[in-house]
Amino acid sequence: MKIGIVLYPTYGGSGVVATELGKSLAARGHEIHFITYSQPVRLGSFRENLFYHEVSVSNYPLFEYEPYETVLASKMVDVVKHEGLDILHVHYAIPHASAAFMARQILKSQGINIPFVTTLHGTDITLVGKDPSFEPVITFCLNESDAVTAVSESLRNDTYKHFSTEREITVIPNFIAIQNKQPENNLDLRRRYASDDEPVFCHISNFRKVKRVKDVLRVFAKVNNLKRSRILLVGDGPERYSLEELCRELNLGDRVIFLGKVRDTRQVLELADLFLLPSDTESFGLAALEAMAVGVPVISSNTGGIPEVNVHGVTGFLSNVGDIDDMAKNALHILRDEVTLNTFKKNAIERTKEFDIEKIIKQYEDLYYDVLKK
Ligand code: GMT
Repeated sequence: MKIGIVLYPTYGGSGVVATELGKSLAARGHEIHFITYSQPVRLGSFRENLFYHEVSVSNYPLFEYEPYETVLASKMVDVVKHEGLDILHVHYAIPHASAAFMARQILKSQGINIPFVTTLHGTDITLVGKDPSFEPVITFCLNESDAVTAVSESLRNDTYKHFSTEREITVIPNFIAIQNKQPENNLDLRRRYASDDEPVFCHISNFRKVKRVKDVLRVFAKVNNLKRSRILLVGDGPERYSLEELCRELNLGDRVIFLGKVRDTRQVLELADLFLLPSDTESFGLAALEAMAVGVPVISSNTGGIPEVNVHGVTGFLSNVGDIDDMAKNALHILRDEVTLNTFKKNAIERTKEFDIEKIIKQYEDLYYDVLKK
């Protein structure tokens, strides 16, 4: 098939999922055309069957807000026509689904039929999408998409709760490319950040309020009072300055290492013993799955789709949102001895096999074929 994938190219999970899906489909012989405004972070180097079409937005002085949706729709029309695409798959409803609808209508007027699949990722429904200023457009796009998928059962339920749609929503969970190599034990690198007896914590996110990164620091501070540890913080975002302030308030000093944005997080995760994800809401928690894939147990909140990934008492622990005492207690439980830590690490790797891309990709392929048959 010739598939157009529309995505956010930055560090967010939806862009990572869309890019990895495209790479995998390309490896299976499909021709993949990524359409977005800059090179997707995880695209990597040149590969067979992969193409990238950049949407460039005009900065004409009349526009106080650049009309991205319009240019995106035009680009989709152009790529569908000239590359002969069979189907469009848009990741994140806003504004990708409405742009796809516009493109489909324009192409229809020219005698070309192009179906589009919308994948909901989370904040497009649970935060932004619920906003009354977006609601009518999202509801319309859900109803107009040729198929809709959600990345967890929880997100599917949330969609039905917040939007009046009877549209069938297929759950296709996020996935991970299982690497057959064992996580690397890079002691030299680890020693640059922590001494051998210090556990290393890790958190990766876009430092938005919804991620509750302050809870990450508070949980870490509680553990660090009883067991000297270090924490690697990966990412950047609006909370960064207040987090640095909180580090000073909590006297965390050199215990906390801000690494900024990192393109390939695997190498950082390989240094870690525990991953913290105390989010307010999380439709899936791809960051947690990526940590588990390299054997890092997860201390998380029990919100949204996280319990579909992190298994309480097996691959880590789940606590109520904001319950930092419970999170610290659970972290100390996993770190109490090497046997316990290694059991959780092994379980984490085992669990990720359920989300192997090789199992999941077939579900997307079948969905595309079903849509094309209609
Ligand atoms: O978490 C974010 O703020 C980014 C957002 C995105 O669109 O990249 O993440 C959402 O999609 C990811 C991939 O499906 C999920 O793993 C995240 O749980 C979800 N984030 C939220 O629901 C807050």
